[in-house]
Amino acid sequence: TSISTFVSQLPKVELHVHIEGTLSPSLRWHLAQKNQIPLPQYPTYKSLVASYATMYNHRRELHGDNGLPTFLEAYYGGMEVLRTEEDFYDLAMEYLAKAADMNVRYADPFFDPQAHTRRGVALAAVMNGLERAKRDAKEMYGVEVDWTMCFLRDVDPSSAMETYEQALEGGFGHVFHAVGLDSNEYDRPPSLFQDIFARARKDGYWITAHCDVGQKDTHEHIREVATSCVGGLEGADRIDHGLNAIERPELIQIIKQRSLGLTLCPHAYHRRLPTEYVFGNIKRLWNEGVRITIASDDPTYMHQRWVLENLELVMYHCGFSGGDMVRLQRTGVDISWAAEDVKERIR
Ligand code: ES4
Ligand code: ZN
Repeated sequence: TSISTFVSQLPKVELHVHIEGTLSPSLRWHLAQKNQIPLPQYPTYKSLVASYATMYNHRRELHGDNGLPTFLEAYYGGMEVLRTEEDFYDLAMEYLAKAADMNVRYADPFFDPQAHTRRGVALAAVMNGLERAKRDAKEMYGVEVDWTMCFLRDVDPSSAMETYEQALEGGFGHVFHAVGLDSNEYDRPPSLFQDIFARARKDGYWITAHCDVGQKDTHEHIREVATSCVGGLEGADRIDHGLNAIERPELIQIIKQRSLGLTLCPHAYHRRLPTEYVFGNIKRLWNEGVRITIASDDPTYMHQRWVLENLELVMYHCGFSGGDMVRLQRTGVDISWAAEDVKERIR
């Protein structure tokens, strides 16, 4: 069988996808009309769709200004059409239907509550929409899903704490099972957020944080997440990205000792880094026995590379066998935060 047939038939998990990064141009267009939000840059649906072919400026702080929007500008701009509980429900259900089509059995996507509340959207609209989607996706599509509340690291940590407490006080503590950290990493070490991580740990949530390859100080950020994110105690449960940990034996030692899982998003790196570097490092991590899983990050802002296409890239460029791919998915189940009975069922 071909790589794409094999990969599409493989039962899968997806552990690193931002739900706002799955907003399709068609749903965005529909919601803009429904909510009467003008898209002045895109007079026609066709021009909106065409804008997704853009190669974004990666990080202006690091690479200077090439005249293009940055990825994060496109991502935050896109989500402005999301206003009501129904919108968040529709966003989530569109992704989860697609996930089911791709044979994804379990997903724990991220959502960015502050990116919505700072635009005047009620936290309850976000939480209620996601809660309903979690319930309905299981029933309608057979996909198990739980949510990870991500905090924006380029925003004051007190805002993260306020958002988190507001969610708990609103009775939404059961809507998510983990907290994470995303947005622009530049000069924003995870240790700035140790209070909120300590609080979430005490409250029984899983913990993860982004440490993307090619950012400033990534190795130091990985070290913090692996060792001292929660007030110098035990570190996080997973690391999102962390591809370049392989360059530092001392980091690999900690990651292996603590059995931390890495959620890798090959296309997110491949669009800006050499093939040999990206897949060479993935293969080295795998051969080293580090627990990794392959995911998509922000598929609609990354040239429609969903988890399927990311797995195809890995199978091809790492030269993995069918057996390797099955083991890769089992590793994904192991490092997922699915309940034990769910893990048993999908393993
Ligand atoms: C993100 Cl690719 C990326 N980097 C940082 N923050 C993010 N949030 C969603 N996608
Ligand atoms: Zn991400």
